[in-house]
Amino acid sequence: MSKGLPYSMKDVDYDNAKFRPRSFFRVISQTLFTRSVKRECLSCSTGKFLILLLIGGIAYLTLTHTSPTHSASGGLGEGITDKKHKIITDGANKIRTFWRRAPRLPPRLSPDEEGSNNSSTVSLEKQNSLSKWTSRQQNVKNAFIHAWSGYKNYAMGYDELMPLSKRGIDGLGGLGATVVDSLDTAMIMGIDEIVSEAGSWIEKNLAQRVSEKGQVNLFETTIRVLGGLLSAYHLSGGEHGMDSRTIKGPNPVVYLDAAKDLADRLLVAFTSSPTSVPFSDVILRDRSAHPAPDGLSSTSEVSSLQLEFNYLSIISGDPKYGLEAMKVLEHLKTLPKIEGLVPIYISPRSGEFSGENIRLGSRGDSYYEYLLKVWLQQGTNRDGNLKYLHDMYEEAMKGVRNLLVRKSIPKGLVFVGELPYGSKGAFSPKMDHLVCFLPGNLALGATKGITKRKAMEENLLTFEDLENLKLAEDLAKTCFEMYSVTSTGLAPEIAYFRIEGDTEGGLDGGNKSSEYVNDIIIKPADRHNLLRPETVESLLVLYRVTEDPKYREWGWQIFEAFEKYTKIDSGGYSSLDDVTHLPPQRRDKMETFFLGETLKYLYLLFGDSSMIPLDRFVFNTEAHPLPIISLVKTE
Ligand code: DMJ
Repeated sequence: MSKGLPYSMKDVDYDNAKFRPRSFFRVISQTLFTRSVKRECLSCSTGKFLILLLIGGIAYLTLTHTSPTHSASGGLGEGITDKKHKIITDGANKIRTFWRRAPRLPPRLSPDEEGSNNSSTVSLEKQNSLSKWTSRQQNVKNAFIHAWSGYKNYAMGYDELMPLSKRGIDGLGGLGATVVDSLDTAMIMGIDEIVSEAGSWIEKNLAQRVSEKGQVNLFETTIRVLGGLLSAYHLSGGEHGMDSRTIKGPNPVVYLDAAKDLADRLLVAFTSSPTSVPFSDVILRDRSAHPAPDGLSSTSEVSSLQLEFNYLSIISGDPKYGLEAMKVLEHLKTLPKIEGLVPIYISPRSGEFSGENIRLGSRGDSYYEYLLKVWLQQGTNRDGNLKYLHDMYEEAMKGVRNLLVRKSIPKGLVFVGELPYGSKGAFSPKMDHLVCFLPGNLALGATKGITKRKAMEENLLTFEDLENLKLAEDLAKTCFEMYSVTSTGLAPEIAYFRIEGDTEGGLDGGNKSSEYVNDIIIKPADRHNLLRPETVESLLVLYRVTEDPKYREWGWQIFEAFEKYTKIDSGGYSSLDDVTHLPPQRRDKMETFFLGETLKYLYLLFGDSSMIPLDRFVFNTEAHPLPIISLVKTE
């Protein structure tokens, strides 16, 4: 028997209205009173409608004459002792079951989750499971060592490794991005040797690189290099002074100094713009900045800098970093939106959004991520003057549910599509793999990093949180199926979902045994895989929040596919050209985020949840954990 729920029956409609099995009475009443269902009913003839109305009336009368037997904890009709009464209510229940499916209750703890864990069998099972996950976690650590060794042997100091050509390439401006992106992962995994190698490279080379290099992208440099340095500073004990180093490598102040020097140069992107919207590119050695060739910045790029600059202000004691970066969000607050959703381009010259293209994939994604995370970063000050960020986040998630979420046919995968021509244009059932950050973000936003169990016990979840959590679970499944549906078990960069009226063909070379092979369409140009992290990132958050082991199992399947198809014997891992083709053609590039994000999230997914707890850290969009600000001084 489940514990009493902290929710009353009035909360039963938590689910996304689009997909909820709706009661007959509700359909009728919505038909009469809501705009959206009016559209559905346009296709009904008046005769059919009147018949339905009549039947609905009978069903409704039957229902309202049934005793209120349902309780939050039991099934329908439970708890009736009077026999005669039981016959009547059983009959009524049958009619009711016929006419409407039972409303879905808010998530409640299953007997398993409640833990009947005192038998020795259970503890043996727990031990076996623990050792299974410990060994899987070790496999991820070995993968990280393999990735690093390829990079170290052939590309040390370059931004990225080309694992097939066995050389390095500077695709991100030449700041040794893989070194900095990898460092905190090595710290978290406790690989002292790599921490020392990466740490000494930074100590010896980074300052010079920063002062001599030319053009870098503000966003990429902030999230990968600045974020990596800041996280390394925190994880190596930086806030506790020079003598309390907990980790190998140079004195943490080395990371802080490098971060300040870099951020001082990046700041010019903000200060030289005529509006609060920064230019996209910076020339490091000149301390100058300029807009992209088309004059526009990506919305996600200008709005995903604040976690890093805020934290730098805290640890450096200089408010200028946070102040500049936060001006962007304050400005974005004032711009017109569509149900909280925003176009993917913005002009630093005018400060206005450009175009109407709305999506949560490339150029849009981390705008929504940072609305939540910059607010979470405030810790105990969340009710202070940054509360507007949470309001913007909630409004945007409502907008996502209303305008972008649909179900595929025939099997009903819930996905997030796009509005390339704004809310008045056609819906596109296209979903970038990048959107797969969203399930994790929604779950994080719902419980603020604690478990669902705890949040429910403490009565912390709002109606909105429950809707977001449900959507998070549905989307995580879809993201996982984007992997399972291909013959390599790895997701394509972009998937399309079949919807009503679609005539496109299915997936050539797909995994025919996948239940979803007809729901997911993968176009030839979208079949590459860049070793991206978003799905495993969401699996980590969902596992931590729901404690459901299926998320770990899904993560393990994905990891095994990476091992099988992307590992290069001589060192490193490679992106793929086509995940639907066996054997897949390799792309000769190991992105920095494979070490910075993908392997870090997998490692944390298979490990103990107390490591980098989600209610004490926020991960920047490149998976660099930064402490919640109100905890910084007291830790
Ligand atoms: C990373 O650089 C970041 O996660 C960014 O927000 C989106 N793209 C890549 C990983 O896919």
